[in-house]
Amino acid sequence: MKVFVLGGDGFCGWPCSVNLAEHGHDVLIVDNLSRRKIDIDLEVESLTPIANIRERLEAWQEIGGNPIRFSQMDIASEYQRLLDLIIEEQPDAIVHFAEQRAAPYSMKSSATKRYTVDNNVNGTHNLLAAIVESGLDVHVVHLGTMGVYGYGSHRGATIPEGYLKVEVPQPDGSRFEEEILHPASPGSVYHMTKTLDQLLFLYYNKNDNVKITDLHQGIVWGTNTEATGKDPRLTNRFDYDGDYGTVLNRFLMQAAINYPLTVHGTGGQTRAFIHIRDSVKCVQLALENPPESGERVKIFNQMTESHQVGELAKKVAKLTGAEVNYLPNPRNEAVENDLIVDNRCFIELGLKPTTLDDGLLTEVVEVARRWSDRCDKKRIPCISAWTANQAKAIKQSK
Ligand code: NAD
Ligand code: USQ
Repeated sequence: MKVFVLGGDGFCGWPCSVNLAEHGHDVLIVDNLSRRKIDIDLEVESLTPIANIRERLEAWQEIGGNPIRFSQMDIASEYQRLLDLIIEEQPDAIVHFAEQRAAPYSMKSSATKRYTVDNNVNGTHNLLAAIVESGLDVHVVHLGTMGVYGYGSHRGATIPEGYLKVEVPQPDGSRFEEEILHPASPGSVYHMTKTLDQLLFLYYNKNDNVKITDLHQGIVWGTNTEATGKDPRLTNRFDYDGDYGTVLNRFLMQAAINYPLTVHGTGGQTRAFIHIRDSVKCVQLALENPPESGERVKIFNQMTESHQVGELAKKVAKLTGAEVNYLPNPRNEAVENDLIVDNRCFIELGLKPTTLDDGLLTEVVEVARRWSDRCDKKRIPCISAWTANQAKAIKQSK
């Protein structure tokens, strides 16, 4: 298959590109390198030292990997270049990772809110419009989020893979059954853009028959896959800062440097998780199992385990001897929630999940401890607040 990977220089996109090349696909990465520029603005670096994109691609070829090509392009603002590339290359599939993906960054200021909406919504829409204008039959695999469902109380109900069966009452008292998109309840401006993406997919699939798979992914943890571990220049990024670091990787890094684990509130928030190795495998499975022509948008829940944040902190503390610190929550989110998720689609396609018990210690020792001297402790606290009152509470707690 010829596959474009939009956002292929990022945390999920890089190991995914390498994995697809390793499985014989012809991969072209499209990325505007905005993630690296945001690191410069935030004055922070990946905990792991990462090579620039050219070095990454050369290293991959040097060790005998199937060549990966690269085009530096902003898919949100360079519509004509994107369209020309699609027409010229005629890809079979396009994997779309190219969005601003941090919830705290999206809540930092009105400038970052607007940037996140402009970048994510325009990027997704440009991609869909370009596919239609090209007249080609291209399968889009998009990385969405479990957060589109929201983290309120689902009253013990299982979250289905995208669609919910509802009974619609009729004027004559009868009822008919219909499947609708599960109601959206985003918890940040970033998560809101993912719910808007869902409507764009629904529309372009209905109107133009665009083949789309939307992967509602949980929080990704871990760093490398087998392939990115083959050469230091292929090393994947590891974000630990208060904006881009995700909770489990942050806890692992904090434990490695004896920094008390930063639990927000009581730690009663339950979230879905997946290891980077499984994330990469899921994208491959989704590409190899495209929807039929005329089929509605396929939605998979791309997660393997659910855990309460506080329980995760205790698990990491037990493993490493770290302390746990309960902090004022900068986010406007439920203090506690349940989360039961249907993830049968990937399990039925053959995914064999990497569990926390398999991988936690390796990650602490091989990555977090190994690179701990690169950590800038000043960048650990989460200071992006959801509301003015929360910003005040954080300032007062210092
Ligand atoms: P990332 O920020 O590391 O990577 C995103 C990449 O896209 C970056 O290399 C960036 O430069 C590029 N990009 C952004 N806007 C672009 C644009 N307009 N044009 C071209 N390139 C652009 O993020 P990630 O963690 O790899 O996440 C990738 C995708 O997966 C995101 O859409 C995110 O919402 C989704 N996701 C991530 C996680 C997670 O835990 N990391 C969990 C669920 C879903
Ligand atoms: N949290 C802490 N302490 C921390 C950091 C976070 O308690 O130091 C808590 C947060 O308050 C939140 C939970 O941990 O309740 C998850 O936060 P996170 O930053 O790990 O994850 P989130 O903001 O939800 O975003 C991440 C990715 C995003 C992806 C999403 C999947 O950055 O791209 O879409 O995970 S999901 O959460 O399933 O929506």
